[in-house]
Amino acid sequence: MPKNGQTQQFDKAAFQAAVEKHLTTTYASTADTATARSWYLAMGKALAEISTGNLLATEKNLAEQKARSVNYLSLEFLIGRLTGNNLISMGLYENVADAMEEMGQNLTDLLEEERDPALGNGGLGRLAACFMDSLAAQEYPAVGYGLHYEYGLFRQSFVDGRQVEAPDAWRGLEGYPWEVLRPELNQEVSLYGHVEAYTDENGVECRRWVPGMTVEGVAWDLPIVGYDNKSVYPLRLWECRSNAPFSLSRFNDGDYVGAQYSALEAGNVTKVLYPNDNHEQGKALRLMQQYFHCACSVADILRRHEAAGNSIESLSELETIQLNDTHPTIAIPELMRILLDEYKLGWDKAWEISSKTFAYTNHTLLPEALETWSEALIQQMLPRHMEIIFEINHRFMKLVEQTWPGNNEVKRKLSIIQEGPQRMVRMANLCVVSTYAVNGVAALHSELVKRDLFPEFNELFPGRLTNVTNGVTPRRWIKYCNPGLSTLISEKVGDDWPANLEKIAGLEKFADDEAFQKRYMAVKKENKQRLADWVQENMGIELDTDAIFDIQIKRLHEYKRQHLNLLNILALYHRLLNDPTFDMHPRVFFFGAKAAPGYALAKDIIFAINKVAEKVNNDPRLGGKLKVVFIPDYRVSLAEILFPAADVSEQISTAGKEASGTGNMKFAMNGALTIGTMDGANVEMREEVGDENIFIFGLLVDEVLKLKQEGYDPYRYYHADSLLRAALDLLETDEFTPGNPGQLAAIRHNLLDGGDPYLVLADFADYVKTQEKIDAEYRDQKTWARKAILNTALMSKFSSDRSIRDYANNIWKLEPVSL
Ligand code: CJB
Repeated sequence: MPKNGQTQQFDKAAFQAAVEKHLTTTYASTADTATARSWYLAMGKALAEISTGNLLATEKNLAEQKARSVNYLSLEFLIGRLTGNNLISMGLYENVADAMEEMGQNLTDLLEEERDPALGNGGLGRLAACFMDSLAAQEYPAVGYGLHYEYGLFRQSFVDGRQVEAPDAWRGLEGYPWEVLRPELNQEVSLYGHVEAYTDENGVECRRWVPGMTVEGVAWDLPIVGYDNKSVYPLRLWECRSNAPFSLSRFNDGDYVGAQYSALEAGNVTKVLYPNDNHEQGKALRLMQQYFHCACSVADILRRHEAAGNSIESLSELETIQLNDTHPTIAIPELMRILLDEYKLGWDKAWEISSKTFAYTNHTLLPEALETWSEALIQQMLPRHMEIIFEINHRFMKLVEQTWPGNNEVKRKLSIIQEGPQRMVRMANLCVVSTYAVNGVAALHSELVKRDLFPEFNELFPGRLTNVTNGVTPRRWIKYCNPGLSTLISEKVGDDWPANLEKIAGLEKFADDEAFQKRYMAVKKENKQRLADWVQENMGIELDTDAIFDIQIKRLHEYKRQHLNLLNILALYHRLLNDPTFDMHPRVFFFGAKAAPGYALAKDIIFAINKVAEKVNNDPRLGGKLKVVFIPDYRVSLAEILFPAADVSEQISTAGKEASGTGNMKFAMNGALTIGTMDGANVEMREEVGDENIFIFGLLVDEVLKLKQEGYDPYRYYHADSLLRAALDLLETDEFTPGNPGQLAAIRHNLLDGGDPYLVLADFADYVKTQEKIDAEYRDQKTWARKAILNTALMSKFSSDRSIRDYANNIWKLEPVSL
C-alpha cells in the first residue's frame, strides 16, 4: 500500500485538459473569461472523474470478493466541503495546486468557492461524516446511506442581534461537482394504501401491502475517498421525485383529499433537512422522509447482495446495517416486510435474519429527543409496517411476561407501544428489541443508557448494550485544518500520524522542550491571527491575538449552557466596572451556534449574547480586556478556522446531558485546554490527559440527580452569591439594550422562576472560579504551552479510526479489504 503519498497516477497535462474540457463543455465558459466559481467547478469535475473511476472499481472488487460490509444509515451526514479534504486523501494536493497555478489559478482561492454541503444539524451528522472518512481510510467495506436534501441546514444571519434563517441551496444552480447520478440504482417507494389477505398458490394464508401511491428514489453518490489508499466508498444520497400524475384510481374514495395532499407532500420529501437537534419533530413529512430513506436503502442493500450472487439467507453474514440514532428505525419493519411478504420466509426465519442484521446507536438520553410516532400516522402511511410492529411487540411482550410474570408495570414500561389517549410507537424500544447490538457514544453515556434509560432491557438481553466512544477524523480536524501544527507534528513523529494517530503520543517527550514550546505557540498564534483576520474582514471587529481565545461552538441548546458562559461574561463585565482591584488577562469569548427555528429560549440566548457583544466590544471603560464575538452561520468550514485558533474550549453541559461531544476532541487535538464538566467524553479526555491538563468543574451526574430530587431552588444561589445576582440582574436592565429594559429578561426568568432545569446557577460559582484559574495559568506561557502540547499528544484515543475499529471488531465483525 502506498504510504502517505500520492495514491493516484497523476498526469498533469491530462488533468489540465479535463479541467478545460469541463470549463467549456460543462460550464460553458472559457479560460480567459471564467469566474473563480467556474474554475472551482471544472476542477471539481475533473477530480470527480478520478474518484468515480475508483468508486466503481471498489464496488466491483467488494462484490467479487463477497466482502462483508457495513451499511451506515443516517438521516444526516454533515460532510463539509469535500475538495480540499479529498485532495489530501488522494495525495494530490500539491500536484493539483501546481497544475492550477499553471492555469493561472490559486488553489486556496478556488477551494473557498465551495459551499458547505450542510446535510446535517450538528454532532450526530458530523460523526457520520467522520465515520465514513475512517471507514474509507481503513478500508472497512461500507456504504453510507442518506438523503439528498435540496436545502441543507438553514443559513443564519443576525438582524439587530436576532437569528434570521434563510434557505441553503448548497448545490447552487450548477449542481455539486463531486456528486454522480446513478440512474440504474433508482428505487420505487410505496406509501399509504391498505393491507390485504390472500391465499398463495400453495394454499398459504399471506398478507400484502396494496400501496396508495408510489414515489421515485433517485440515487446520487458522493465519493468518500480513502486516505492514502485507492478505495472510494459511496455516500449514497436518495432524492425523492414524485411520479405525478399519480393514479387516482388507486386511492380509496374516502381518502381522496388526503391522498392528493399526501401526493403533494411526497413531492417534497427530500426538499429540506429538518433543523432540529436533540429534539424530535413529529411531523408526517418527517416520517415520510425516514421511510423513504429506509425503503431506498434497504432495497439497495438487497440489490447489491443479490447482484453479487448471494442468497437471502446469508444476508446477515454479508451485510450489517447500523442505525444512526432511531431516525432510520423504520428500516427494521421494512426489511421484515420484504422477507415476509416478498421472500415468504416465515416469521422465525425473517426475524432471525433481521435481528442479526441491525445494530443501533443511541446518541441522547434527553426525553424530548427520543422519537415516538403515533400509531395512527404509521397506520395511515405504512399500514403493513404497523402490523409488523404490533407483531414484534406481541412476541416481545410474551418474553417480558416469561421474565417478569404478572408484572404489568414493567410491561407498560418496556412495550414498543406506549398506551395513552393516542397510542405511540417508541422507536428506541423497537430498536433495542430488534437489533443485535445497541451502543452509547461515550463510556459515561453508555453506563447511563444501561442504568437509567434501559435497565430492564439490559437484564433481558445481557451483553447487547455496549459502548463505542466517539472520535473525529484527524485528517480533516488536524492535517487539513491546521497545516502549521501538522508540519510540526510530522517533523517530530514522522508523517504517517494522520493514518495512525497513536504516533502522536511521540510529542509527549517534547512537552518540556522550550524550543518546541515556542514553535508550537507560534503556530497557535498564526492560527489566532487567521481567525482574527476573518473576524475583522467579515464582522469589522478588531481583535488582539495576545488575548485568550475562548471558544464555544456547538448547537444552541439549554443543556449545552451557552447561558452559563454568558453569565460569566456578565460577571466579568460587572467586576471590570465595579471592582478597582479586579484584574484579568484580556479575553475574547467566541460563540458559534444555530438555534432550531422554533426554539424560543435558544433564540433569546443568541440575541442576548449579540447584545452584550455590541456593548462590551465598544465600551472604552473595559480597556479592551473583554470582547465577545458571535460568529454568524457557524458551519464546518468555519469550524476549520475556529478549532485551531482556540486557547480555551468550552464544554460546559449539565453532567449527564451531553452524550459525548466531539468538538471537545477537535479542540484538544489542536491544543486548546478544556474547561468542562464531568460529562460525555470529557470524562475520558480527562483520563487521557490527566487532571492537571484539563479544567474540570461543576456537579457530577449523581449530584445533579440528588439536587433535583431534594428540590432544587435556584433562588437559594441567587440570594447567596452577590456576583451571580449582579450578573443576572444586568439582564433586567437596559444596559445592553439602551432604552429597552427587559429585552433580555426571558433568560433570567427561565433561570429563576422557570426552575433552571439545567442547573446553571448551581454550577455558576465553580465555573467562575475555574475561569479565574485559567486566567492565572495562561499568564505563565511556558506552563500553558506544556499543557497544550500534552493535549495534542494525548488525544490519539479520540481518532474516529479507533471508534471504527471498535465497531468493526466488537460489533460488526468486519475485516478490511484493500483495493
Ligand atoms: N446528538 O447531534 C445530536 N443530535 C441528536 O438528535 C442527538 C444527539 C449528538 O450526537 C453526538 C454524536 O454522538 C454526540 O457527541 C452529542 O453529545 C449528541 O448531542
